[in-house]
Amino acid sequence: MEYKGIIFDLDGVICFTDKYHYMAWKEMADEIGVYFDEKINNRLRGVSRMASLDIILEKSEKEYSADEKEILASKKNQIYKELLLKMTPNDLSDEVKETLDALKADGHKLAIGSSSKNAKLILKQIGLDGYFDAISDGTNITHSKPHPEVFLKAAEYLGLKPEECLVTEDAVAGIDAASTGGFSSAGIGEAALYEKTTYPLQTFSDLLKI
Ligand code: B16
Ligand code: MG
Repeated sequence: MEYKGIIFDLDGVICFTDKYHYMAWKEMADEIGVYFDEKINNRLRGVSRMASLDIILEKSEKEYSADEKEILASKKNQIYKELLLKMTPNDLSDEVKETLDALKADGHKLAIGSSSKNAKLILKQIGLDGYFDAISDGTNITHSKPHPEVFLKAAEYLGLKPEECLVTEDAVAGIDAASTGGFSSAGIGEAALYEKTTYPLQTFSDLLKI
């Protein structure tokens, strides 16, 4: 592949923490009596924690103050983190690890571009602590996807220009972010069906065919 750098989204691409986000939001929503299902959960992919909460609260009759929202979001995050602590290197598939290793061996620089503030904890849990050349995540950005900031920072940390990098994403918001930032993109899952995706992938290892 021609790209010097490859920037990976984390949740839904490298590992499947989306099920834990769902479980934690569901517990919080049930507690306050707000309807929440898998379909609404799909709208939360790649979206920051507070923006996700606002989407969930669209179904609430009560208006929540900023302080109350902080409490709800931190409650969800506490539940989510307890689930993350149960993750192990077994939660990283052989396909993903072997593909990353092959891309690395081929001389590509690899980075993470995730909206999550828990990205470093997740990488540690699945045994990828120190593996990536750069990490751009929810802790170093002020605008979440579809804003391109998280990927622009990742490219900057790699010392590369956006056009030299390929973004790998599972979320429509992430593909929009890549496209606005001037990046080519590879899409898996629902992002493979999106018209703005440069390379639709059927499976992660298809990256080796680009
Ligand atoms: P946190 P990604 C995103 O991860 C998730 O897809 C999204 O559902 C979540 O709200 C967001 O991270 C923030 O996560 O609460 O851990 O900071 O797909 O950008 O890797
Ligand atoms: Mg994702």
